[in-house]
Amino acid sequence: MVIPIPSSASDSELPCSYIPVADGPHSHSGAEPRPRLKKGVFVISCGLLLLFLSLFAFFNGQTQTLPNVSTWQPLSRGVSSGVSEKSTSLLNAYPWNNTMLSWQRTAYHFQPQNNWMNDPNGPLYYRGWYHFFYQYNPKGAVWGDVIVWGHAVSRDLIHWLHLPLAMVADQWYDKNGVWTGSATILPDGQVIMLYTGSTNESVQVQNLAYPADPSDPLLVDWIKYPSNPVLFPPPGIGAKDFRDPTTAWLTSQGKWRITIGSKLNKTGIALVYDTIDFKTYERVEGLLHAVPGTGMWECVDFFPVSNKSESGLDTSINGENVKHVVKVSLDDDRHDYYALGSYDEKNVKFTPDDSKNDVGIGLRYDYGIFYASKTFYDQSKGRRVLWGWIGESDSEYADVAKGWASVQGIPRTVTLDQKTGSNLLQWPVAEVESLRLRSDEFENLTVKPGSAVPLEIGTAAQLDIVAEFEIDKEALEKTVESNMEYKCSTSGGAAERGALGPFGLLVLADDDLSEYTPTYFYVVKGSDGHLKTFFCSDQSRSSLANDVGKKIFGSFVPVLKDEKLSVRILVDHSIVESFAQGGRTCVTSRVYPTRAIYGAARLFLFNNATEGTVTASLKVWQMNSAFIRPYHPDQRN
Ligand code: DQQ
Repeated sequence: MVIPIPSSASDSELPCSYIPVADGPHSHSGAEPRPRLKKGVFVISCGLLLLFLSLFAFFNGQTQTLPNVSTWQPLSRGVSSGVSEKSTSLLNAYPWNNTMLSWQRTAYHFQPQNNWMNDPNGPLYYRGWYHFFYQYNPKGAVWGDVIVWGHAVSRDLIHWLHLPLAMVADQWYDKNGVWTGSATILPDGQVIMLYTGSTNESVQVQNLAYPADPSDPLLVDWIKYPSNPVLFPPPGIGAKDFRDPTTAWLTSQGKWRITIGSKLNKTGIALVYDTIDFKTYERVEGLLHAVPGTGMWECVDFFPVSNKSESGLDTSINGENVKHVVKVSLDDDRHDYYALGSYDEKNVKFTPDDSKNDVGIGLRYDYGIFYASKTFYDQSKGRRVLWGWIGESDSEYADVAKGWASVQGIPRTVTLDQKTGSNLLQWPVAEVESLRLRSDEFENLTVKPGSAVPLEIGTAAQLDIVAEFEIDKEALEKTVESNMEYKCSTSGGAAERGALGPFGLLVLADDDLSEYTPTYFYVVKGSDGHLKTFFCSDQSRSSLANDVGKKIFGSFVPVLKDEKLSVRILVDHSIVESFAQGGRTCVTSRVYPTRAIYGAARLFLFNNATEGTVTASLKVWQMNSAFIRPYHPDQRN
């Protein structure tokens, strides 16, 4: 069944296995007997590998005592404290074992050593170091207890040193949590941190903090301004609806301006404040932006992008050749939305270029799991970098069992798409390429309708994949026009066959395809004869376990004349980050296979279209693990 593909394959029509991609989600329950793999030798070697790894984990003291699955109950977390839901309520707990759970930990994405993490906070570059702060529960793998600021530093955004907690909940004004905030670097190099505190009475206030020793490039110690809070919820705004101050930008009058997310009934709003010294603030009349029906705006981000160049812009830049981006994290659906538009400084107003694509109703940074994101301007490389929190979609039971929850996406550079002018491009920072090890290259593989082709690349749990696809011209011409409405999330996933899709890659698949995660294109010929392309990721058959998320994610992706379909996929154990057409549409999935793990994780090309043959060329790198470990003083340089 498995036909090896020589890595030098070129221009040839390859023999391929005909493995129809099965219908709908798994019906298996955790207790069902597993069908046997036919490849005896492969099974034995995987078994030995798993045994070895479990023994290794055991003797390293990493084995956890799993909570009692029959008495475990999911709890709602976050909402009662005035933030969005932080837990996933999935029942039918699967009998996870330590070998499976250990595999889920990522190798090159940022994670604390243990426990719960959520939003990225105050990212900045300072004296040769990237600083990353994050929402962290030092006491457990769930959102709750008291959230504080974790802190790590890196020379390259990839290898990290964990530092002591930057700020803990030790004041009345942040007793219930040191919540999300942003950094501003003043022209003289001073670092200002503004963050939301949830007070002893759960009122959301804004607080000021600054480095205790600005000469310390690691910024280990932080001082909270003695006269905090600097801002209380203004009249008419709910005590639990006032949070997440942005990085400040300079007005033409030399004042610093920030925006803070809130809501008025069901209208999401961005309040505006001006300050000279970050200690006293003046509320600016009106709102930077408001969109009815979008609910509470969390983690607002506001920044300029150039419509002339691919360089990033400092947050204070305005004027010609500049567009502005407003990003909000919608508390109601937990997705990050953005809009491109113009910023009228005098009237303190953001106007979207396209009101149909306004914030919260149009474009998203990512159509999978990606929330509470924040950008910063990296002055060392002249780029804007985006961080996003990638939560779990397994059960809280499993999170507690593995002792950690959440990862951060690989930081992405953000630019305006100069070709379309109507969307951003997001791309993994170039530094991630330093982790690339050996690669396999496949050129012009022909993938016939209804086939899956295994790619002989060895283990497929840590990969960087770059692929291009072309549908054969005859099929494109022959396909009849239709007025079918396609939507990744509701159109049946990779199992639903159309004339020109789905086709793409099956990542984290096992040999006999009992588990796999398709990342794919689906092309539809509209009634006007134009092709419309969708980019999706289908988790419905990603795991035999039933207590994990099985959604199908994705959206439309613009494909311009003469462009091939292209995708980049970063696979890192339980996270799959995918970028289509240079980052026009991005989808991040969390997947929790039970079999397609360790040496059994494989990669396939697939084409489940009924008419179009697809030609695929790709390069696949094995990825090294990043060094992410506690800081020791001798590692300063
Ligand atoms: N997370 C923080 C809040 C923010 C929310 C609390 C978004 O400041 O609104 O952990 O996930």
